[in-house]
Amino acid sequence: MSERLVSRGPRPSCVVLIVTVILAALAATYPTSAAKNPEAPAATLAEPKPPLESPAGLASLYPGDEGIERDPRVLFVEDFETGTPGQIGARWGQISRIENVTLSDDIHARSPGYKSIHYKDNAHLYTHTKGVDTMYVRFYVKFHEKTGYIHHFVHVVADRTPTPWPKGGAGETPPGDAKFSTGIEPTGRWGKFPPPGVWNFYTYWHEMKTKWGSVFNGKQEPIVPGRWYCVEAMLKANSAPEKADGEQAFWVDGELYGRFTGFRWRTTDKLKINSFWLLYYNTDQPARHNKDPHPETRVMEVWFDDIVIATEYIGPIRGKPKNGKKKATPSRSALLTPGLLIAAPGDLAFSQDFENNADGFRDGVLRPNAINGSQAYEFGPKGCSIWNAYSVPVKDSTTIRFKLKALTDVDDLQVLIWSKERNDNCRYKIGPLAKGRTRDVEFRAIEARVGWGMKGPSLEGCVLDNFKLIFSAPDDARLLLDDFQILR
Ligand SMILES: [Ca+2]
Ligand SMILES: [Ca+2]
Repeated sequence: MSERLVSRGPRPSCVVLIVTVILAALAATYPTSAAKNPEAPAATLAEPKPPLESPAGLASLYPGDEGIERDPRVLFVEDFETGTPGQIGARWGQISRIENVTLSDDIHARSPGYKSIHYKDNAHLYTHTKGVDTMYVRFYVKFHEKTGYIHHFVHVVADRTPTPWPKGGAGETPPGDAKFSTGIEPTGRWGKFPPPGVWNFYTYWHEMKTKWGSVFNGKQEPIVPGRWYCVEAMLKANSAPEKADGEQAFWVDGELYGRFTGFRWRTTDKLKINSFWLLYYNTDQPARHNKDPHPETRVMEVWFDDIVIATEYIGPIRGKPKNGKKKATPSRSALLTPGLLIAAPGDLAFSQDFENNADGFRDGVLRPNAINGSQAYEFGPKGCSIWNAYSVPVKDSTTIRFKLKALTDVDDLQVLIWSKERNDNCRYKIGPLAKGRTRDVEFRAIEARVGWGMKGPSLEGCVLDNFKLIFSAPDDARLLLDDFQILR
C-alpha cells in the first residue's frame, strides 16, 4: 500500500524559485550561520536569538538521553537497543520490508547505546503518538558512503483518521480537515548536489499550489555520505482554523537550517499531528532526475538511531549517561491504546449478516455458502444499497464495516452515501479487488467526502441513513457482501 502513495512527479522549478525567494527573505530574519560564526559582527551576536534557534533543548536536561522518555513533553523514544526488528515493528505499529532491516553496531560518536538500525534498499517503520499541535522530531542518520539519490525519506504526518499503515496521497491535495504532512528529505536539486544532496522539506497540505507537494529549501549544505548527522524537524499547526500561523523548521547538528512560516495547515483543530514515518524509499527515478552518471555503483543503505519525538525542541544528545551505556524504555504506538488517537467505534446501530434475510438491502440476491461457508449478498456493477434502516448522526466514532469477496476482477469499488445536508453523494473509494480475494473493509464515516476525488466536504455532522456500493466491471461481474455493520 505504501508503494502507491510515494510515487512523485517532477518538482516544479517555479516552486523552488518561489521558495528560494521566501527563504532569502527569512534568512534576513534568521541569520543562522552568522550567529554561530565567531567572526560575525558583534551587533549580530548581540541580537536576541529567534525563539526556535535556542541551542538548549530537552536533551540538555538528560545527559546521554538518560531518562528522557519520562519527560512529560516527550511523546516517543526509540534507541534500537531493545528487541529484534520484528519486536521493534510490533511496538511501532508497522514495519515494512523487514527482510531489509537489521540492527547494526555502527553508532554515532554521541551514542549512549550499542546499536543502530540499518535499512537496505527499501523499508519503513511507522508509528503514532498522542495527537499534538506542535511536534519536534529528532533522529540520527547516516547514509552509505556510496549512497545514490533517495526518492522519499522521513515524514511527520497529521492524520484525522490514523491507521497502522501509511495512507496514499501522492499527487493528491489532502482536505484541510483530514491530513497534512511534511518530509525531511535529501534532494539532489536536479543534479546540483552530489548524492544524497541537501536537506529540504517536501510538504503536502490543503493550500499547496502544486499537484506533487511543495518543496522548501533550507541551508544548502551538502550531506556527506558515511557521516552521522543529528537531524531535527518541527511541524507546528496553525492556532485556529482561519489563522495562517503554522510553521515548519529543520535543524542539522543543532543548527537551524530552515524555518518557514505562514501556513494554514488545517481547517479544524480536530486534526492533530500524530504520525511518524521512518521511511527509506528508493526507485530509479531520482537517479534520472539528478542525471546520476553512475547509478549502478550506488549502495542504497541508511542507518538511524536515537529518535526522540516531543512537543518542544530536543537538540542533539548532550553528555553521557551517568553509568555508562544505557537502554531507553522504548515507546509504543499510541494506536495500540484504543480510543487514544481517535474515538473508538461506537455502539452497534445496525448489522446484517445475511444468514436469514437481506432486510434493508436491495438490488442483490442471497447466496448460500458464499464467503467462508457463510451466506452473503451477491450483486452486480450497478450496485446494492440500503436506505433508512438506521439513522446515525456522524461523529468521529461513526464506523462502517463489511466484508467483500470478488467473483471476478473488479475495479474502482466505491461506497456512496447520500447526504441531505450536502445535497450530494459522499464517497469512500476502496479501489480494485482481484477475483477470489476477500477483503475486510472498515472506515470512518467522516472519511466519506463529496466529489469524485473525495476533495469536498466530509460526512461529518450529517445523518448517516443510507449506503450504496458500486464498482466497475462487465455487467455479469458479481461481488459478495457480508457482515455489514454500522457503529455509532
Ligand atoms: Ca542506539
Ligand atoms: Ca453471512
